[in-house]
Amino acid sequence: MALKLYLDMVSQPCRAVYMFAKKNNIPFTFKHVSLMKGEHLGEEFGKISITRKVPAMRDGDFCLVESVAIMMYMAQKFNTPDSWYPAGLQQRSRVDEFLSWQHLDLRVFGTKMFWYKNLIPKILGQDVPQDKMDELMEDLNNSLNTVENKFLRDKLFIAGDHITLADLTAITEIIQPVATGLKLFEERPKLRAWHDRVRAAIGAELFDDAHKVLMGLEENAKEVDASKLQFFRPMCLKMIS
Ligand SMILES: N[C@@H](CCC(=O)N[C@@H](CS)C(=O)NCC(=O)O)C(=O)O
Repeated sequence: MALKLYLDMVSQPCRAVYMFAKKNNIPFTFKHVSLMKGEHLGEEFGKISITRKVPAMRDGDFCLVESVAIMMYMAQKFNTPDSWYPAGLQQRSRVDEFLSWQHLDLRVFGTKMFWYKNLIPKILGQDVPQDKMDELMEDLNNSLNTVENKFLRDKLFIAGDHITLADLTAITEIIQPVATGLKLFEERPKLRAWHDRVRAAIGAELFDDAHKVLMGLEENAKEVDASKLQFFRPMCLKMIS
């Protein structure tokens, strides 16, 4: 039985998992879980995802959450090329280093920016106060500086000469705030060049396919009924408190 991946392509860790599976020809069934429709809160999905978050994976009776764990599972189960998640201790640790760092840094600020600019105004019916926005922009910029100057430095990819799981996670997290209209790549030529290398390594067609839902969000968002998103209200209030 083919592996099942539970995904919503608006979500950055879902896009990383999706691109990894597709690029490596891993057979899977795509199960769409719409966050905007609150499908992740339903009883059925609760049986698959202990955290009720996407991405989630089901392989027979075995269910798994967390994008990094899912990609590592697929890398080992399907014996993907070593370069994605190298067996060598120090090379692998370079990948682990970035994947461990990003959760509470790049991901937090990029995700928050997406909510601040795209979703909170719709759900709460008010813009995020400017001082909160400025503070977040500074955090996001510091995070991007760390990616450029500490992780990437003068290498082609985060962990060296080859694309790895670290680049997949990084690119999807950075594109999330870009989708709100921020010109992050235009302002950062080194990051832009890395983005282009990652896109080429994945293949432009697959890369663009993975991002088309997110990039079309503004268009789709016009049809989103904010009254149906009110289950996100407590989370929005917490984010700006
Ligand atoms: N660390 C997790 C993050 C998962 C996560 O936060 N997913 C979000 C979408 S990007 C989600 O499902 N949110 C629903 C919610 O929090 O209610 C991973 O890498 O998989």
